[in-house]
Amino acid sequence: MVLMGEMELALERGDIQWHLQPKVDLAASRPTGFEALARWRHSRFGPIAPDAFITAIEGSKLIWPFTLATIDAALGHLQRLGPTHPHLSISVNVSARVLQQPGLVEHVIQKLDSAGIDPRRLVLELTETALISNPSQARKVLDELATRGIDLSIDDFGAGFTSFGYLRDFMVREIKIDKSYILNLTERSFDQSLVTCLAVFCEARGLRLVAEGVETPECLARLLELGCRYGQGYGIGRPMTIDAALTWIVEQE
Ligand code: G
Ligand code: G
Ligand code: MN
Ligand code: NA
Repeated sequence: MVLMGEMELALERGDIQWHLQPKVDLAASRPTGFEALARWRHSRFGPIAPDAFITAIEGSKLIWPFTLATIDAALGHLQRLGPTHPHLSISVNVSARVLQQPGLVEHVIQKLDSAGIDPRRLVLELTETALISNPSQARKVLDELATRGIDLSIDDFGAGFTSFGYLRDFMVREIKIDKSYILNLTERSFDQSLVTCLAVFCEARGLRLVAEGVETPECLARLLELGCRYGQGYGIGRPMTIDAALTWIVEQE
């Protein structure tokens, strides 16, 4: 793919940026943090959506420099938020392949240390593309990260091949229900039953339950009734630049 040849340079130049989408406590109606979502501002093609390049990156050796750039961006954003909002977290998407990368834990810890950031403010979202090929090695890495205070989240839960086995075997702190179960929540009794069931499960296990794809106030209200405490979606806030995010937070207060 032609574009992949340009990715390395794009990373160096800072043409890839990470926008932030708010994640909120629906009950308290206040933000708890943001998810960092990649945006490629290409000099000739204009903005390129992540769907167009993430899969290609995930299948190539660029996934490692890309992941490091993602974490650097998240730490930079945390530093910007820090002075006024030290309690807000940033979640980054991590592909399973990266869990095989030697030195992953040391890299993340060292970056947090030198940026002077509390590990508790960084959340790793294991994306479902996170098809874990070597579970025992992945478990070791994830345990180490969790022990250091970095929260793990299972992304797109219920889509593709995600399984309850991940919840049993890894030290997970959060489940993000895939948006396909949320977008039509108010009309679909199946989806409502699923949310109810996950809410009971998360309560019993001490996990945060986050609904993705919250687009309407009706959906938000229904989630609360069903016991889902956290949400993310266009109806709450779109992915935005760090500057816009800083303004958005103030508007919520
Ligand atoms: O931001 P949405 O805007 O279109 O993102 C599309 C997909 O790309 C999502 O599945 C999201 O998890 C993934 N994605 C976005 N940014 C990143 C990133 O920095 N790293 C990885 N691995 N995936 C990302
Ligand atoms: O990491 P993940 O696969 O969950 O990526 C989140 C994706 O969902 C991104 O592409 C983001 O732009 C998208 N998204 C976030 N909120 C909404 C929403 O309310 N509705 C829809 N349709 N997509 C959303
Ligand atoms: Mn995600
Ligand atoms: Na997701």
